[in-house]
Amino acid sequence: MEAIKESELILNPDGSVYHLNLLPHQIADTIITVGDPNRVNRVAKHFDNLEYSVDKREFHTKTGTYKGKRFTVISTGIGTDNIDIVLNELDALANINLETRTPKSEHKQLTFVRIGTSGSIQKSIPVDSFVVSQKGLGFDGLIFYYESDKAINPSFTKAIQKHLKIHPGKPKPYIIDGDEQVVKLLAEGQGIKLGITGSNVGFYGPQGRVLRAKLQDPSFIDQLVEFKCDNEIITNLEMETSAIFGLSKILGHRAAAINAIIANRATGNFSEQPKESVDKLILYTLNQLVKLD
Ligand code: R1P
Repeated sequence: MEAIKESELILNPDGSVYHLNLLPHQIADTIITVGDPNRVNRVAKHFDNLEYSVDKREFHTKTGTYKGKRFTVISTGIGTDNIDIVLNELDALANINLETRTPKSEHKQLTFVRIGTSGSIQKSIPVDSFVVSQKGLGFDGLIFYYESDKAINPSFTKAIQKHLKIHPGKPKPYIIDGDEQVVKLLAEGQGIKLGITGSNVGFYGPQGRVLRAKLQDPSFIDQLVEFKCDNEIITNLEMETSAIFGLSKILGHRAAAINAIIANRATGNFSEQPKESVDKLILYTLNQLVKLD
């Protein structure tokens, strides 16, 4: 098999992957992703022991065990563009022999769980509640750079493309399923909501926020609120889940996402205790994930 060229699979002098600075033995099979680099410590502080720690750019990584289960927690920074780097490099660590630069013959499945913050678009989902993403709805277009036809949920993608009247210059929206088993496990807790999580390429205009710049599609959020398919609704908006779900499907990994709702776009409220909500979410998620095979 032909080796992947140095310009395509870039390795640092110590053999670690270019952006994440990690070697294969330094990652666990269960990987928690968070947007904010400061959140990595807030997850890892619960670990029984810390095995490995490295920071490069916005990608801060810690590997250790929690209640005996091995976890890696890594920050992705903000946005689906960073997810492209994080998922491809983590997959390379698991599924490419970095010495021969050839894919391994046996596939290793990783499990990605995003612990994030997000804004609810539904009145009925208040601040400080937790939402598990049954599906990711992407406006980012990232997965269309890959052979992604099989990754997409065809009926939901068709339904959202038919429903939304947005300017034709924007990438087509797509919907991807989260991993059923992990989604179910994360949704077990009392009061936890399930829904479709939308991810877009920006925080303001792309999520329908107006400060001074006017929007091209002012009814975008209203259209999202009204969408319903097989009794599933769009619950919340953030900036990473669609790409995590999409690339996980394409690369053969499991993915789920759970977000603390810190803003409610329908009522205009913002949480008075966002830090407490996220800390509660972290502990809840860790305690659920230790039950995973
Ligand atoms: C925007 O403030 C950031 O917060 C949300 C969005 O997805 C975006 O990354 O998630 P994190 O708190 O995980 O970063």
